[in-house]
Amino acid sequence: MEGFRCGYVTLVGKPNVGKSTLLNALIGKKLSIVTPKAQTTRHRVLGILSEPDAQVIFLDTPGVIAPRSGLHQSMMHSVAGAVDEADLLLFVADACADQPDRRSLERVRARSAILVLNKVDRTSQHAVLPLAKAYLDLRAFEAVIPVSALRGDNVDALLKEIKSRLPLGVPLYPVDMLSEHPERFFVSEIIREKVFSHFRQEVPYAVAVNIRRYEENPGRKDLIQADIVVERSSQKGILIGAGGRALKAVGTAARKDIEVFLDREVYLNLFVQVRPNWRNQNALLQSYGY
Ligand SMILES: Nc1nc2c(ncn2[C@@H]2O[C@H](COP(=O)(O)OP(=O)(O)OP(=O)(O)O)[C@@H](O)[C@H]2O)c(=O)[nH]1
Ligand SMILES: [Mg+2]
Repeated sequence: MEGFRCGYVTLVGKPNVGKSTLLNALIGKKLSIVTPKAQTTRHRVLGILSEPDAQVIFLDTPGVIAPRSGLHQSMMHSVAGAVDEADLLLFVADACADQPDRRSLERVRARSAILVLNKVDRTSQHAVLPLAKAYLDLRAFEAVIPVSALRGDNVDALLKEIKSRLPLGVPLYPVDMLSEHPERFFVSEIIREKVFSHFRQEVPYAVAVNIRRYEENPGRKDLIQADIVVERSSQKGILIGAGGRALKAVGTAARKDIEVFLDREVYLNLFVQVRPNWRNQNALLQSYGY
């Protein structure tokens, strides 16, 4: 255990810059959902990487936005909590952006941070220099590392930088533990990911997923029943689709990913519920885990 390092590392930045993709690349397993749409992540998602020389506890967070609903407030609250917990921040930004993301920087002021310029596959390492310089004019970073989370480019180099900056200490979690969230959390997130990828515009943002029943059946398939909650009956119509086809497609895609994640077969039943304005109702937000 001599020289062993352990600490919390929080990924923070604007929506859609690739924080969740990077968390998954660092951990080597898809723990946090990823979609092409902004504001995909709504919780702080914990992922644990245990290696012979270090244990890194990563916290993925929702993209930093100006809150316009109770849901947004809860999302920004989880960003603040995860920033407070961190020994080190990964400030993730889009390498192709033309200027620094000042709003997110505001959130992470006096903390030790590595600047990660993601999506370098879309540009060149050379082309990111002006952006890196603009960031360094605003504040100090421990290091600046261009990566492609999607392709895995430079993720090892980033991990090396991270480990070298963690405090010395013993592992805080058992080494075979990947996360601390219950399985039902990942199941509901996978369903939400499929809603995000199957529907356009406002429907994904009006959706919460609530696991109604989760029955483990040794020797048989598990039974999972989930409510997809929307705000209006028009959204319910869109989700169900003609002849129930849209909901069926979501269910099939979700079930396949859930089975891969859990490494066992499940029955998945989805229901659609209308809860007007749930995004601004504290009791409902809480019951959906926000
Ligand atoms: N080209 C490219 N695309 C990437 C890379 N990393 C992530 N993406 C894509 O960017 C989009 C957003 O990725 P996410 O990982 O969901 O981004 P996020 O920062 O977690 O977004 P929020 O949860 O909304 O804050 C997805 O379509 C990803 O496939 C990368 O290195 N290169
Ligand atoms: Mg995310």
